[in-house]
Amino acid sequence: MGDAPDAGMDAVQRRLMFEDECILVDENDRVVGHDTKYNCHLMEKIESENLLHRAFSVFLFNSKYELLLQQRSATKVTFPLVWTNTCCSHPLYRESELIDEDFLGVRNAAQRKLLDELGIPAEDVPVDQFTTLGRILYKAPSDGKWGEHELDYLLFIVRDVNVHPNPDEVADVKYVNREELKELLRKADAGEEGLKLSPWFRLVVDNFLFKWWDHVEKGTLKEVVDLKTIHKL
Ligand code: DMA
Ligand code: MN
Repeated sequence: MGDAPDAGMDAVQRRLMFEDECILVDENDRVVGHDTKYNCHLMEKIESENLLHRAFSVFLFNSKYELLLQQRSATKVTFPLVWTNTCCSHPLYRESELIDEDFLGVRNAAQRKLLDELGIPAEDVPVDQFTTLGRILYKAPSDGKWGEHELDYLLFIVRDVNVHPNPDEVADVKYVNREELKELLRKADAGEEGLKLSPWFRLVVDNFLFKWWDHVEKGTLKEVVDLKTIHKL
């Protein structure tokens, strides 16, 4: 039993690994194909076939400009129990999530997953309220077998929302202000309380987040939108 491949994988997560068809892109974010979520996150495939897939990361702030964080559930195949930004996932290879115009496909996917993971109703997060700030490209192993190689859209939204986390996806949630996030970073760096942060959240924190947070507060986010550059981090 223990020797069968993926024997320990949670049934819900296994279903998503084969049902979700991710969008394969080149380093310029041009669609080059599609493959299962399973294949896209196998380090061996990522390396041997240079698989890169499209993803998104939502940063949701309430009207006090606090950022909603989530702790991933223990059953996630990649990066279980790490703390990360509000919601992350993948636009799927389907018409509604492939729409290029104003990145609507990615925003549709974000709205879908905010409901799936956090129980946030679609009307609380209208797709026209997301600001697409930019794109990053990164690779990060999770354990020996699994990992990420993504072209990740960074989406910001400021809304007061109803949150009902889905325990299959999310172990815990909390809003943080800048000082509280800095304390979390300090604890993660010091290895205190077993606290871990996701690699993509850390990249956004280290490169952009605090500067962009000022613009969230001032209502000037549009000034820092950069839809041309793909930051290779
Ligand atoms: C994948 O997130 C996306 C990023 C930016 C890491 P995920 O592993 O939470 O995807 P899903 O929710 O679809 O399992
Ligand atoms: Mn991914």
